[in-house]
Amino acid sequence: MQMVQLKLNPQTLKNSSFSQRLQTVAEHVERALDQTLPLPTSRLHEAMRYSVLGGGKRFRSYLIWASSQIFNAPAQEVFKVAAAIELIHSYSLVHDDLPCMDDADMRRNKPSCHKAFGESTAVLVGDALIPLAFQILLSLETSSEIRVELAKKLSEVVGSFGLVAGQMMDLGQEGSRLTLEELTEQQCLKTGVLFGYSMEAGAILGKASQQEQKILQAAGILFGKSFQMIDDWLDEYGDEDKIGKPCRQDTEKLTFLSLLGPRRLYKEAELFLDEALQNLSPFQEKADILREALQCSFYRVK
Ligand code: GRG
Repeated sequence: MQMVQLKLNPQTLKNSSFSQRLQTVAEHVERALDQTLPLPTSRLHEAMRYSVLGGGKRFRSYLIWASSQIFNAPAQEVFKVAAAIELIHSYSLVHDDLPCMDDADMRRNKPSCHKAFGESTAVLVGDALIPLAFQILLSLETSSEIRVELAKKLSEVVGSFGLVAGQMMDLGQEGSRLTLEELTEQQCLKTGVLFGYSMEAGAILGKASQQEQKILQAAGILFGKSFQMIDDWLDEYGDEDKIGKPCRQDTEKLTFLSLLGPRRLYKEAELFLDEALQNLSPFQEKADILREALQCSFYRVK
């Protein structure tokens, strides 16, 4: 693999306008989510809005927007697909926080859904968010081919060969000794596939070629691996207030940090980031916004 030089170093990244653009994209997606979610006229709908709105960095939304910029995809539809992705992401967080899963009391600086509304409601919140995401995709104002492609690919990403497979592997790993490859595969399914889908979806909406879609999906997956590694690092060394959830909870679990140690973890994570950036080279300067997004997110530039 030919190594790429990072275009921006962490110091330069501090001056980037990434955070402003992220905020703008987040505002658009928040509006789309607000309009899509049912009004809080029942406890279930109140809990759905609680779990989705007013929190989260909306980075997956930014990825689809940034990749759609390469192909000039229509912004209105991009934000709708971004909303669908955020619904799926929120569902996975609500279910992951449940006592039978990761058992987390806090999420996005507030009590997790089951802490605020009870366990059975939290299960139903997740159950209701999934079909709502597909409803958005199937109502897009675009060709039926694009609608079907987006829905089909999302169903693959969410199902038992995607997010759910990653979660299942995660549940089974306690007490076992995974190899680096096995842990990478598991985390890829939990994180990478949705990043991959986000970047691929921007290309699908922009009517990119199959090959371009594949390149972006692969870059998203590679980036997801680097993101998850840094997440493990932050879980040990990060600041709970900034991250929005308790740190140092994964003491029983095998993590990239426990497997690699801090130095090697950082090195491996940078290699995945480099590889993701390398994938974007065919798009030249059209992918600059996306390139910057990957680097800023990796270095957690605010
Ligand atoms: C099928 C229940 C179920 C879960 C699937 C995605 C997943 C597996 C679990 C979610 C929990 C988790 C720790 C996932 C790893 C990815 C990750 C770091 C999620 C947090 O993403 P951020 O930082 O969150 O983008 P915000 O709050 O900003 O949206």
